[in-house]
Amino acid sequence: MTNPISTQRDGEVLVVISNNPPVNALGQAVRAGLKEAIEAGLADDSVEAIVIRCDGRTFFAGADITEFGKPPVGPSLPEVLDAMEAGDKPVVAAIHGTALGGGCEVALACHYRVAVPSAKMGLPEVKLGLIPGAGGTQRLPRVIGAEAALPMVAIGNPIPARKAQAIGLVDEIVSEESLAADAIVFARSKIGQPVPRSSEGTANQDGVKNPDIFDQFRAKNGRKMRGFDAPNAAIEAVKLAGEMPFAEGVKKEREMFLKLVTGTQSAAMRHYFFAERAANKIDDIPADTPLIPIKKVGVIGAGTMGGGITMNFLSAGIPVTILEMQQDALDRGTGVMRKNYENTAKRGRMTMEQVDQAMGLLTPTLSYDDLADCDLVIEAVYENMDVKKEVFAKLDSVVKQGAILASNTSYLNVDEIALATKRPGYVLGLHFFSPANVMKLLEIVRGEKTRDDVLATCMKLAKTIGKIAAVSGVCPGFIGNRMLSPRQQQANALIMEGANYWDVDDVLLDFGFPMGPFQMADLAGIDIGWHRDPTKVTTVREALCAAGRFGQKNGKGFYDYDAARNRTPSDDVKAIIADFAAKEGTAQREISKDEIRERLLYPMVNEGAKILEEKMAQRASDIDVVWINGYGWPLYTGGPMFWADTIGLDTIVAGLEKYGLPVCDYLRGKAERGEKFNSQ
Ligand code: T1G
Repeated sequence: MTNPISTQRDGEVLVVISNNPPVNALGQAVRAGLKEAIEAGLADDSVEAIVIRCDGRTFFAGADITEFGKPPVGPSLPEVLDAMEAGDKPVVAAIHGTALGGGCEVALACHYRVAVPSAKMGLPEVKLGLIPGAGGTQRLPRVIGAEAALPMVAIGNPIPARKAQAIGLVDEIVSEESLAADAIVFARSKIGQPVPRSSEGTANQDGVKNPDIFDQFRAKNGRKMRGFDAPNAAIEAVKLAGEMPFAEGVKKEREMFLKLVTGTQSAAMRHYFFAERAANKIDDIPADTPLIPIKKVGVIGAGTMGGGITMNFLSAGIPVTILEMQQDALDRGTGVMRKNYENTAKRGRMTMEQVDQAMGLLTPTLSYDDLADCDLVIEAVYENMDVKKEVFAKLDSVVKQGAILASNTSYLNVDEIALATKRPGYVLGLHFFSPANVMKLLEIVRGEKTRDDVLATCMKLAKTIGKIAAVSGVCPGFIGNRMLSPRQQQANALIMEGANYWDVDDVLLDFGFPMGPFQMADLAGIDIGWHRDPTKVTTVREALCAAGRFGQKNGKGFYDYDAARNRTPSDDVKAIIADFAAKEGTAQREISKDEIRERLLYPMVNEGAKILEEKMAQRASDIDVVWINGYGWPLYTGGPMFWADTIGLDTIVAGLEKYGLPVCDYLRGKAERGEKFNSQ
């Protein structure tokens, strides 16, 4: 492999350049090349200053994540960085793109940092279940203070260059067009001056003077950190930066890093990092398939889903014509969209100009004719096959040839819908999740006749509107809802057999889900779809409705709610369920939380295996992407299929058999062969 590191001279300034596409990851060859070039520069008397920069789209974007989990190969990044910082010749980091993780640590070990305005810097290791392992938790607080360092290290979001300059992390903002030249000028201007070393900084004393900042940060961010190991380690590491000398602090940091990098959470989160990117790829479609330009979108239905879907395109600068049947529904829908944007502006996450800009791209209409020149039309109408077919037949007759017609259906057969048109090749499903302008997941449902360019266009469009998409085949519930179904069935069976319904919720909460099924039922409303006849009781929900228990909306559902909507389990509900079970002839018994967890989650894995067996998903990791982004499966377990791999498919099979639950051939075969869903 050619050395990704090269050098150039500009008089007394040595320029060290990395060219390691796609993101200048700090793989072994880069580290070795950096070490060699820097040592040579430090030893060469004719070199009086050094600039480090990268070719391509970005400054180093971190360690090479593919190296984790394998035996480490030297030189280690810390040894490269410590040698560089210890030198007396000014070393300047020339930053563009995203200096992340190890890249930010390289910049921190340099004596100076210059950046273009569009550059970003960050320590996102925590998003991989790690903490920085090359001095970042010890240098950063010494440069910008512990309080400013905490969110960068424990939440992991990058900051823009100008903010970095404002807090002292960047010394100078230079022109986008002349970073290389400006960095050399900057380096030359520092020759002969004592070099500032981040490791000798004292900004970290803010955490010593005000030690409350650490617990305050924990309290403020508790919810988003719940269940994750790395954020607490990150907070601890930043705290240590104020309590011990740098040399000791980096030793502790390294210990904490090594513990995390060998743990299951980081393996799961690194799996997810690549899974999310793999989901973009459609295995049997050439990557260079020509795409259909999408300049104008049509949405049918201005309700919750139609409005949410519309906002995704407006926010991405794509004009939308939205159709409703009645003017008041149209006005209501457009009003809700404006309100949503205005609320976002109130939270400071967009300006009112941007609100007007987005809404300015919206054309409400009552006439199908106004959809004629759309490149893509998405219907979000009532979930009924006859209604959908009628809509698609109408669209087929009105919308220009070559336009894509998509259904937002959450489980109906997209092939059947396509048959209502003369262009089945241009029909597919785009299943958004409510609220559609917030939820990241998009299931792209590939019909039997869906053309390659149509599918590739929608996959690219997903990224344009900020969605994380996975391709599903046509089957009831596609990927996500299809796997939710066995979990719901088991949840209902468990409470009929005597499990406490609050135990069912708590098992899923403790596992890391945001909410359990009975809490969800109370939130959504138990009386949705109820026939209003209290004498007709054929399900637990109808029994609760008959007892006037409709959910949070009237203060009592499965749980009793106080004014702050805190939930308390109800003995009345426990009795209602027991009575209903007795009437149904279902014997009740005590059921452990272990049994509850296994009966809720193992059948989901079996359903995922069936989805793979039927080729309804391209790969197991796509199923993980769907469940993490659409249903709150805890990221630190990697998703249902990765999680199953970590506990062992043989354990899953044994558990299913223990409860007399089905085991599909695909799962059984893999378990018997000692295989995993996600080939590690
Ligand atoms: N290692 C290996 N491959 C990487 C990579 C990395 N760090 N970052 C990106 N890739 C691959 C990615 O899989 C994809 O591959 C291609 O590059 C383009 O990425 C020592 C221990 C930089 C913001 O967490 O956030 O440093 O699919 O599609 O949307 O203490 O990539 O083309 O085959 O995401 O323009 C810390 C992770 C590591 C940054 C660019 N660093 N990367 O986004 O492109 S741990 C990170 C990103 C560490 C130190 C610790 C993004 C990006 P393929 P992409 P993008």
